[in-house]
Amino acid sequence: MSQVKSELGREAVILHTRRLKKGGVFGFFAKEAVEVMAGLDTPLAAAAPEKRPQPVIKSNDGDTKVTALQLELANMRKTLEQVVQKMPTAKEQTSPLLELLIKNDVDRQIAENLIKGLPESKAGMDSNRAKQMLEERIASYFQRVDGIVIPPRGTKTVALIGPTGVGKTTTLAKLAANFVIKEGCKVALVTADTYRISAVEQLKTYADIIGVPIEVVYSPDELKAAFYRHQDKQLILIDTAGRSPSNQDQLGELQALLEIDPYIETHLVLSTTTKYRDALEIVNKFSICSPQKFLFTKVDEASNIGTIFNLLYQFPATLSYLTTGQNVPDDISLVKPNELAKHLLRE
Ligand SMILES: Nc1nc2c(ncn2[C@@H]2O[C@H](COP(=O)(O)OP(=O)(O)OP(=O)(O)O)[C@@H](O)[C@H]2O)c(=O)[nH]1
Ligand SMILES: [Mg+2]
Repeated sequence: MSQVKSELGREAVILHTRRLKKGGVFGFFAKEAVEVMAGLDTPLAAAAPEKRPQPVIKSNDGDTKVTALQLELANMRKTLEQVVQKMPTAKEQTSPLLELLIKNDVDRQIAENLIKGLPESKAGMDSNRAKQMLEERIASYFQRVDGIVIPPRGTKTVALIGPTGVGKTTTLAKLAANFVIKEGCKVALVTADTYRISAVEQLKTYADIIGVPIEVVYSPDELKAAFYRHQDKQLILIDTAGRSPSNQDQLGELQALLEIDPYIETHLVLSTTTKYRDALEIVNKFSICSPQKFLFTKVDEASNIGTIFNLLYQFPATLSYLTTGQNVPDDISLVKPNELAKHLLRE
């Protein structure tokens, strides 16, 4: 150990030792030797791989000479890092619940936090009790389920915003139809999506079928005027053009449109099929429009609801509706927290 430390420094640790015979003839008269493999005890497993400083190797003609040993160490370190990255953690091996969460696309870090403190049986299998506790924990993150609430007086205004093609217009039509047919509300539609020629036509067709008025607005002032004209309505639903989260100008325009009235309730529409990483980016970029609620579409197309859970775990937003197909007005619902928790733990 002292030899290793004198060569590699105080952080050095012995990784492996082996006794071997050197020299001799067919093993006779050989000297016994000890092979020691040592390395530096840096927190390989704990640090995120991308944040870890890479070994800096300077050229031999500079002040710092690269000895064969240093190169060997750098290589060894790289190999070790690769091994550590591939190595399953102790929890992974012993917790089927962790595996189940990860299989259902719950972010690993979130999944590890969730299962902390759950009882585990000696055989390494999670008990039913643990699963039930986990389900309760998950349900607590789904507690904030809240759709559109029509006030007893005045007009509720709701805008759907989000990336392209996630189902904003279809969802708006579903909402309009349900509020008119089931709740008997007076509803008006407004579309600010003048970006695509067919977008206005798409919503007009729905408005005609449902029998509600529709306004097309090109500017924040026109939106104000539309609100004024429809003061008699209980609900005004605003459709907006799909925006790419990487287009700051478009998002700025959307923000300016929604800023005309602080009472507009903004729902960020996301497809359940979106990868968590992409969904995070979308939420971060659309945050300039201050959405209060998440509305998830295409639950029917997603293999699980991991992305929904990850976002609700990360952000203090409320979950509004989930949509589960293309049928207007049927494929939309508010979901109970326990049902969602069960869904997330589907085998
Ligand atoms: N499977 C499935 N398809 C859906 C759902 N909601 C919407 N769609 C489909 O998704 C496609 C896009 O829907 P739109 O409502 O036009 O989407 P959008 O967000 O308004 O699109 P842009 O206005 O272009 O940004 C259509 O084919 C819809 O039928 C859903 O819950 N499940
Ligand atoms: Mg649309």
